[in-house]
Amino acid sequence: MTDFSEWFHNILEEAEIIDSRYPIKGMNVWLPYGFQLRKHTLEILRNILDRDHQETLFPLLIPEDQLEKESIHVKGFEDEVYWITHGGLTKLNKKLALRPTSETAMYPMFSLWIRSHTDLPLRIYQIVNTFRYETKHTRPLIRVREITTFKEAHTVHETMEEAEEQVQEAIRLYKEFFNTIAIPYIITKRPPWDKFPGSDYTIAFDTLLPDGKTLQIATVHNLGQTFSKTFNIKFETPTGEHEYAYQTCYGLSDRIIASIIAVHGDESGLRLPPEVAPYQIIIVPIIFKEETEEIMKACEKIRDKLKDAGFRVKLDDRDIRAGRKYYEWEMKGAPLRIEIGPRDLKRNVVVVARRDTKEKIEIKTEDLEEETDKILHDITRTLREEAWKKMQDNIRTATNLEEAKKIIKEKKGIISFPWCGDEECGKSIEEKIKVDILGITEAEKKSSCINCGKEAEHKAFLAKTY
Ligand code: PR8
Repeated sequence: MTDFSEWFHNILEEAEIIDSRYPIKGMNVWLPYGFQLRKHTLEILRNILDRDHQETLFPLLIPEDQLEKESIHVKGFEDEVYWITHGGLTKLNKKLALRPTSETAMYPMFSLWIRSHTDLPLRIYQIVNTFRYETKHTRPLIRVREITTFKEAHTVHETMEEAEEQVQEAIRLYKEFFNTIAIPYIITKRPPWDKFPGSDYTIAFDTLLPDGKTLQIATVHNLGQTFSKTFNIKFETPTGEHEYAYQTCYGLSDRIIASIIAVHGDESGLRLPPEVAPYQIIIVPIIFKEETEEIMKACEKIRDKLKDAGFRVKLDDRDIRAGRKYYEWEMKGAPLRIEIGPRDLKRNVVVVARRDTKEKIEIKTEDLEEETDKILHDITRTLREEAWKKMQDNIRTATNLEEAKKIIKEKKGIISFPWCGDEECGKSIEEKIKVDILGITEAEKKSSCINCGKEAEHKAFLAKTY
């Protein structure tokens, strides 16, 4: 792909994922095919979260005084909030914010709900739209002003240790989710200047896009007691004392769909993992005039058989050339295509074409369900392995700034480097190379910081980011 940005924009339109012509910057329309992709992706997420979270729904609007109560939090969001000032012609006494995220909508309610340690832990989530007046260049699904798929989870605990354990649990849940949709990630602790406003610290998942820039695809925040103190979320301990609770929150957005599209796509279009594909199998009849009816009947039979076996199947019976159907479904990323023609029918076989490798395989009709299932699993595995390899091949180590600069200029991608961990030094690295420090991973002693030369504390990552 020569120009990723152009490819991405075109594919959203051609594969009918998003229509970006809506007349408000940063706000787009989900088209039916894109909506199905989103729906199946969210099903996976809900299945994972529903094990020990409860789904809820809070109002979109937040009163000004409530939003502004947590000062660090509001400072972080003040440039990005959309305000409602009027109801009809009447000026409102109290301005109302369109939620940029829902801490300040939820936590006053938590303070009413939580009385005793027996009310804890509380784990809830919602999948809603949020609004952020982004000033950086907007891009469908990647940086939007109406985030249409904002999944936010919020948890409350008795102790710091339990909140800490919840952060680890959230990381496990997100790993499971991204593994299922075959998206590779690196996990880092964000530097303090890049943490979520109001949090103690932020852990982020980043993936690498084809143009060598990283995209933050999920974040997990340990909120400590900052918000519980602001919003008075207290509980009675077993011994009768009243204590402030510990909180976490974690979220992801439309960017999960952007990453499915960008990470797996190729020159012919989308390559969707079967787990999220609107149609996992497309049946294309190969029709010659005299046998039309017979072929169509055979196709319908196979479609019903596969549907009964639980696959998402579509029989493409439009009156257009088979070649055009191949082209379209390849572009829309359908994982498998089954071609059924008169000659195959006579021999009780069908031809199956994989979207990921473009291989064609002949399968006996009687083995179809079993074989298709195997191939679909293999497609997810192949996409996952390919994507991980591509990301790992683009993580390079630099031991001095010149080397890091050179890599960023010539190859882009992610750079791993030793860092002292000092804020001033980190900001100077960002300034000198014009990149972002993604964050730190494990401790790394015995080497010297890439910038100041002092003893390194951490292995860190940097990259050009979205
Ligand atoms: C929270 N509160 O809000 P976060 N367009 C698309 N995706 C975006 C955008 C945007 N303009 N801005 C952020 N994201 C916490 C956690 C409740 C849940 C995505 O955290 O501000 C990013 O992938 O870090 C980000 O990781 C995620 O939303 C959560 O946003």
